[in-house]
Amino acid sequence: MSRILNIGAAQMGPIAPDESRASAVARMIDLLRQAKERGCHLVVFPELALTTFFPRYYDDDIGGMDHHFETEMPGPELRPLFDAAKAADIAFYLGYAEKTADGHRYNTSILVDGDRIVGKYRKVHLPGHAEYDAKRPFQHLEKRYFEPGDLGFPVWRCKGGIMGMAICNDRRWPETYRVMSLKGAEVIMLGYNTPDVNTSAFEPNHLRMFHNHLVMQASAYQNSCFVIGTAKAGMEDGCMLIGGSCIIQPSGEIVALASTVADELITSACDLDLARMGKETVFNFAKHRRVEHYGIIASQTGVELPPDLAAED
Ligand code: CDT
Repeated sequence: MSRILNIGAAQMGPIAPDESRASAVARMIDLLRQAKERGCHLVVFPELALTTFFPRYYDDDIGGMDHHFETEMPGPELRPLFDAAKAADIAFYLGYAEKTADGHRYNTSILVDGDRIVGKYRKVHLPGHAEYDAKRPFQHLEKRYFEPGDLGFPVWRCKGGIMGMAICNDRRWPETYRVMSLKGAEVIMLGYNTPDVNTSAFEPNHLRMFHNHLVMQASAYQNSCFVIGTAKAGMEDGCMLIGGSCIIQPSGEIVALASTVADELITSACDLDLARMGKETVFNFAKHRRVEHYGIIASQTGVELPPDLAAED
């Protein structure tokens, strides 16, 4: 059986604060139509793909942002997206803000195939801050509006491969990929919304794209898997979001790259067996990992410096 999966990264241009779910969904259905024409089996949409990136706005009342959250999936406005994907036989990753029946809020993604929500992931590494920060030109209040994900980093079998999900800031953390690749992940999908400026400290703007690709390419190589990174991009309510959506193969090379900051589908025929080579040689975990030396990675959060013996003299 062929293990070639045609994968699409469906980058989306900006979503205005007053843009309706129906409009965002119509744009996504058009991207799915293009994906069908190009023979895609799997399409990855961005993080928080249904609304503007609302963590840039402060509200005293956390519930004041609830109109950006979904309380059922699919709700009536999302139904046409699910129907279109099923008709096209395309599985998809969708990022959205989730509010649960018992009142928890998460930055969530799901993997959908046909009638089934195959998997759900809730963002673990929430960036930004929880309170208004007057020093920033705009806010990044993910720590205010979301709780850290409580589902870990699961993987699922889908379309003949083993797949995992991550969301935006997760891509900067090696643990994200390593946990999933220890479960055999061959494809790691992630959506992102990344402003083109670092609002917490000065950094030249070009580094935003460099770091975007650096972490995903290094992680694809070190875990011998495909990484599909899909941006929401362009000028969104005065805030520029980088694009750079890409499909990365297990060698770490980018094999498809978006060239706009608008709605744009990029695709690649991904031979999942390419992931095997690294997993069986340089990154054969069972053979080469030395877990007896890795303990503090999972038991210690921050840095603990060695004693300064000179200072004690
Ligand atoms: N959405 C998201 O996670 N964005 C972050 C911005 C980092 S700066 C607070 C990112 O890692 O791209």
